[in-house]
Amino acid sequence: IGSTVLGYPRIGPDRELKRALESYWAGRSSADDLRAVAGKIRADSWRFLADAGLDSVPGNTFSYYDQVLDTAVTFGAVPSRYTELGLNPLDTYFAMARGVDSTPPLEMTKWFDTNYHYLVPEISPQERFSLSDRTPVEQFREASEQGVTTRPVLVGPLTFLLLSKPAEGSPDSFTPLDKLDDLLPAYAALLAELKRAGAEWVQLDEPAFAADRTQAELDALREAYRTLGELSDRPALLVAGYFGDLGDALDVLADSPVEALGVDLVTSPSTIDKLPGLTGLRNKSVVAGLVDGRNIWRTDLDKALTTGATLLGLADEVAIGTSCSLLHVPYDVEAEAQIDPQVKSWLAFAAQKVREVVVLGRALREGRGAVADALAEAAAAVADRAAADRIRNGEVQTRLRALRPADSRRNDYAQRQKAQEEALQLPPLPTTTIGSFPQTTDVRKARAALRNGTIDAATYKQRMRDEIQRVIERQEELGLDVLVHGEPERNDMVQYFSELMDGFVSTHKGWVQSYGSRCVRPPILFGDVSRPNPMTVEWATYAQKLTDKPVKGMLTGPVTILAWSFVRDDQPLADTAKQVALAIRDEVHDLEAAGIRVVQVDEPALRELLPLRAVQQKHYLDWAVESFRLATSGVTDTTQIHTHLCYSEFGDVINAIVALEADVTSIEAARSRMEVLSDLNAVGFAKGVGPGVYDIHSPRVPETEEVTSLLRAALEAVPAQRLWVNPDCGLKTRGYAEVNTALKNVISATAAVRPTLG
Ligand code: THG
Ligand code: ZN
Repeated sequence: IGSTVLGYPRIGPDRELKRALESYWAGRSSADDLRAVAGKIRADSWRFLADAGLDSVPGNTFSYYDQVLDTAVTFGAVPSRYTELGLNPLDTYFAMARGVDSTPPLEMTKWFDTNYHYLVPEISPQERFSLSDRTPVEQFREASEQGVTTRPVLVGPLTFLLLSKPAEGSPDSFTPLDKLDDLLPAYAALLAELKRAGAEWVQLDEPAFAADRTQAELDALREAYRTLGELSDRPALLVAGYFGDLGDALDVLADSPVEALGVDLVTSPSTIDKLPGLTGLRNKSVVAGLVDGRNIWRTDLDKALTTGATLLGLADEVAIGTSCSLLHVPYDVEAEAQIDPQVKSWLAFAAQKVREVVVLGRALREGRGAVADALAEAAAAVADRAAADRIRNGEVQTRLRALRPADSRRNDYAQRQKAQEEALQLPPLPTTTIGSFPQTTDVRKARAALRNGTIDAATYKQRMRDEIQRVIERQEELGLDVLVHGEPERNDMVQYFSELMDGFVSTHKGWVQSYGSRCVRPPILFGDVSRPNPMTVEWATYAQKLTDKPVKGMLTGPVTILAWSFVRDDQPLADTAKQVALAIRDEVHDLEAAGIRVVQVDEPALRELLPLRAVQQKHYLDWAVESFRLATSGVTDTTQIHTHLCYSEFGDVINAIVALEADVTSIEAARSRMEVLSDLNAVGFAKGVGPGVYDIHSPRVPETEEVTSLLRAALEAVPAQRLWVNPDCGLKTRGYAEVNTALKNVISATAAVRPTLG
């Protein structure tokens, strides 16, 4: 294998795929137009990867939407509600991804602990798998015609089934993994066709084994790779496990009859110590994942090479690779004309990481001398970063050292609650929204105009103020109790805050796919973080001047800021989180001093950074909770702290939600009909709670009676004194047509329920 990367971005260096998809979905272009764009993205990637000197180029890394969805379609796991639509294959695929009219899409959820989202396949006990779509073979041929022999990448059968969910109506005892024996022949058929088409290697990704797995699941892994390994009609197999320590799965795979193993030595350096004990590796190749596929820092090539060299002799071949697919980093740092040149010299995006892998591969094979210049240049960049003054801020470090436990503790809740009741004088079942209001075309236009220089900062500010005024007036008319300014000045909240804090740089073209055609541009946290000036106080106080009702200050919590940024890797994440927490704490303090009585600090990504292995989770949750409390504990009793968490999978972090000690917590609940409330009760949660009564992820407008019934259900679980009324999430992605009616119905429902409280 030599040198390789486990996968590559596919949205296009200029987000060509995003535009082509959205244009096709809007009916503005044809399927052929879309296919042409996709073909060019693939061709350009193959050409680049081959020319860069990789010994093995990954194939089948392109997807129109998501690789897990692709796998489901490849093996015919398409629920009948989509086939019954009678659409062509491409539109059936998009129906699964996005839904059509009355048919909802597959569920979407996070890909392990990344900010990428995949579609959850639905598997029924009667599922009939077969090789139903030959895209992997066609793309292998397409690359071959362009002179590049690729190594097709597939989601492995275990990971595929472990990420799937039972189709509705399956018996309780059924899990998709029960269907492994039925699925393997379909994989075997695909392997045979790939072999016939000329594939020498195929990569099967099994990241599911970086998480805790049962003995039955490990046994299934052993059986599956014995079965696939013993096939005579197949290419050589590389099984890649990434995002963490493979644990016992490493032993299972080392003893299996596959030809190569990919290990993530970035997330799990301790894997190195286990490799010498695995005699099964002696006749295999090991792809040492030494270049970080999840972050954007240049690799310390010297250190990586030293690690790589310790592996020589343990396996038949030691190849160099990335820790995981490069899907999670932007294309090319050279496209960034405006990043500070010193910081830029410390960075490696996908294209640069490919070159790092090539250099490491050559150094390992031919000796350091063969690539002396590249190694020296990398060493200089790494040394420059480590020594740079600008990554250190003495004041921040002094403040951090001086922190005491009392800094993250508030007075008793009972005392706070009483003080807040007197200060805020809210009615029972107070109504509020999560923060953002619909981003109108005018608001977007104003932001674009400011960027292009067609309007100046003062004009922009006035337009935002006008919008804030409209949003406040609308909330007054509707009769909401705690108002928000609507956040017209923000695009992505993490991007917005990072631009106002020291220690971050932003990119211009550093897009990373989040799901389907949607991308994010994670900021780069390179040094000690501080907040030179207030970030939100002007907007919030402007809004507060327009109304007698309390206006909530709206902030993003430290964990979410870290989760959605590329974070420095030269100190523990917990320390970086505390620095961000102190910056937020300053903002909370300034909001309070400016007369803002309610401050919401959102942590929608609290669940996302949860380590995949249970043994590491407590440590994470401890520092995550501590940093939230550090951010929010610098206020007096009368200031009410809210938090908001998205996504319905609270199970694993539910105790942490209690430990955040927010006075009011708003959460997603409309879809699950308030089930989350009994879960919260079960762990002793006893503070204010706002279970969402309006599902904003759907364009549907709830009727008043529907909201009334949700409120009644909530009142079964929560005493009226603790219950708040709000939508599930921010309204940014919705239109005013829906939002006006929906909020009106929410208010009517609240008014109907209030007199019954007694
Ligand atoms: N911000 C960041 N990460 C996130 C979210 C976020 N991860 C989880 C979740 N929210 C992902 N959801 C989305 C929703 C919409 C978009 C991206 C991720 C989106 N992006 C625009 C696009 O691709 O057109 C680009 C937005 C921009 O111009 O900045 O619509 O909220 N960091
Ligand atoms: Zn939300």
